[in-house]
Amino acid sequence: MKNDNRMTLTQFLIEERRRFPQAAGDFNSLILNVALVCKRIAGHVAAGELGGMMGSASATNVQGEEQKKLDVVSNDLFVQGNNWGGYLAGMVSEEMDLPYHIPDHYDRGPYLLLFDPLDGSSNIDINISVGSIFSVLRAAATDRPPTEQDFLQPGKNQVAAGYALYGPCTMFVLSVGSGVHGFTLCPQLGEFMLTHPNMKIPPETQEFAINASNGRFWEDPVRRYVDECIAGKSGIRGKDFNMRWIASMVADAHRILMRGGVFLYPRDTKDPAKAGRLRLLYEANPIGYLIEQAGGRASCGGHPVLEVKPTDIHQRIGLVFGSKKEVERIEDYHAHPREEASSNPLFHASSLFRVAESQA
Ligand code: AFP
Repeated sequence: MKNDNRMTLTQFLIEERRRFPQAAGDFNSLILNVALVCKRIAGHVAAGELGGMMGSASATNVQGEEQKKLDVVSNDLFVQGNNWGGYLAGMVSEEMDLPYHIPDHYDRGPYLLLFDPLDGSSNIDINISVGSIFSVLRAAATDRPPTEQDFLQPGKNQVAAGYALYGPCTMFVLSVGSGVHGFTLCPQLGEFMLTHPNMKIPPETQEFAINASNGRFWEDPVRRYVDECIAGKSGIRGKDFNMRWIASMVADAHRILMRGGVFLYPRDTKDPAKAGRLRLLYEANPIGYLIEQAGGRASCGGHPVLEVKPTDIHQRIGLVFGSKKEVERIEDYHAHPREEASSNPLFHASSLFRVAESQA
């Protein structure tokens, strides 16, 4: 196994820290403990049914969604693996209604940790790749527990973000503000080894990812973009596209980081009360940070997602990310709607005129 000349995550972080001579080491401790938590989760995922962690926890989370056993276990591992270290002032999780305050018998520190402990958990029982997503912000104060407001920072404020992908191999993909770097878990050493330094997203692509079953709920700019991809070389794009949809955003994001592509989970009319499916603070922002650090673009359709000022810790948002030129095209369609958009029944999905248009 080609490991001897590879850098470990620890070595990488020590090298990175040299850029910040005043650093106290809290940041590296945080990242390394998050990585350790992800190794523990990887063990439970790999055990599958043999580990007794499959299936429903017979509970629902703040999102009103059914919790899997591994959702609950993964959340507990994140909390217990990070609350003692003295580097956090608090945590926010998809699985916890309110911000988690560091217990009084532990020191508080300068960072906030936000996470989706198990993303894609509807895939866990069918043995499809799932992941964990995390985001790191600076805390406004360490002499008091953080308020909800302290977490409501735009994604551009993140000082680090990353994910673990529990796939055929377990990977840890991280940015600390100087590009995106991928680490592969070596089962023999139990270490994350640097295998994908400086990951970059090609600016163009021929692959898009969207849950097409929501098509009838899409706004016209999304409908227009997807129709043009499907029209392929017979349409205005002049090239054929491929489609993927894993329903684990971490896995879709990893594919895009590895070979380009565009991911769309737009705001739609399926549930007008919901501003989107994905959550801003611990899904869209960390993934968006990684995508932009890798030279891609992350948008909520009309403007950069990392600029959005959050209003609630569990806020949902529409999300489009990936190859820069594709995302810019989608943003342009939002900024310059078609004249005949949606109001004219001729342009409804099933109309003959639309088929003619998409062949144009
Ligand atoms: P779960 O964690 O509930 O499976 O949701 C995963 C997710 O938030 C994201 O990872 C997927 O891209 C998206 O939902 C899939 O949504 P659909 O099930 O509507 O396709």
